[in-house]
Amino acid sequence: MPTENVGTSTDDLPKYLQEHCLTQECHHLLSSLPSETGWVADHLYQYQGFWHHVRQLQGVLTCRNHLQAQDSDILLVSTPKAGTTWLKAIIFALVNRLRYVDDPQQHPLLTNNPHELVPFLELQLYVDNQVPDLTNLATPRLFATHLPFVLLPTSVKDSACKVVYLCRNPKDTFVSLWHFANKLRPAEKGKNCLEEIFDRFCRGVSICGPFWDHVLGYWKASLEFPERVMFLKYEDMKEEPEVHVRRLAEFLGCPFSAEEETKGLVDSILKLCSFDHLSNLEVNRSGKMSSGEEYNFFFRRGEIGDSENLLTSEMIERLDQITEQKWHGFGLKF
Ligand code: PAP
Repeated sequence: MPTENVGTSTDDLPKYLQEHCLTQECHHLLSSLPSETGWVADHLYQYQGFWHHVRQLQGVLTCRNHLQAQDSDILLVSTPKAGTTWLKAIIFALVNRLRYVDDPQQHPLLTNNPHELVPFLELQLYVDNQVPDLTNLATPRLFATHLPFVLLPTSVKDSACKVVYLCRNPKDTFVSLWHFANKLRPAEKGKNCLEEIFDRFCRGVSICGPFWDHVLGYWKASLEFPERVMFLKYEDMKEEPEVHVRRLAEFLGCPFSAEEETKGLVDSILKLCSFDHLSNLEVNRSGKMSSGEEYNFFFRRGEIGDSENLLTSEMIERLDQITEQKWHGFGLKF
């Protein structure tokens, strides 16, 4: 049976959720920022309009100071719980498809969780205020982040690297995040109160929230720089996965050849990365991230519309109203 909570105390939380071992710069900054109670850790701080956990914010600062993006890099950006794990797997499988075509049993996705193959910048690589050695990474380098557009490192904006953005409808995003936060919460804290957490999400107080501002930032960027920023929705990926994987391959400069199409490569990639396949692999059933989260926390139901099983009709109406208000006039709908 999956454990309900990762740790017995806040010291056991993943690093990005911890609140100690901060740099002077981060301490100083925190003292000037608005704060609210966190969903898992004690605090969230609002920086440049978006909410962050303490060590996560330190990772953001370090990453912004040190990441030297390269033109060939691929950056997967998402709102938390948009299906990041799935898209990490798909992008990894897409860009590395020639390496494993002759020996599919050696495919790294069979023995590694997608989060280890496509690491998060601020939550993994830069979370310790260290500058990671990225020299041995294969080209193209694949990174992921939940950073809002305004906080992307300047070197990302200045380079020609490709940004793939993934989001998901706010109702299912909220529900997925709610379940995930409950699993991460230290046992002594118990589950979050649904009504309280829902209210915080609606007010924008969630990791990397406000959710609507995060999505809108990349929506606008994708309209302004379509060759640099691709905007994807989880729902579209679920409904027409082949269409969107082909679009993605074209956007990333590695379209499927006629021969690959004939061999059914699009379908093979989708099968390899499907919820059923990945969630049943031994590594994802029993492994853990180096930071402590069990890999199985990232595979729950993987469906559209699960929010109806948790949210009341009033909650759904409130989220729909906020979505309408925030995105009215921008041509963005779910
Ligand atoms: P992250 O942003 O914290 O990395 P992320 O991978 O976006 O997490 O969230 C997990 C969600 O993606 C889960 O949604 P659920 O809670 O509504 O079930 C998870 O089930 C879903 N997911 C993970 N892998 C896949 C997949 N291969 N196909 C479809 N959905 C998936």
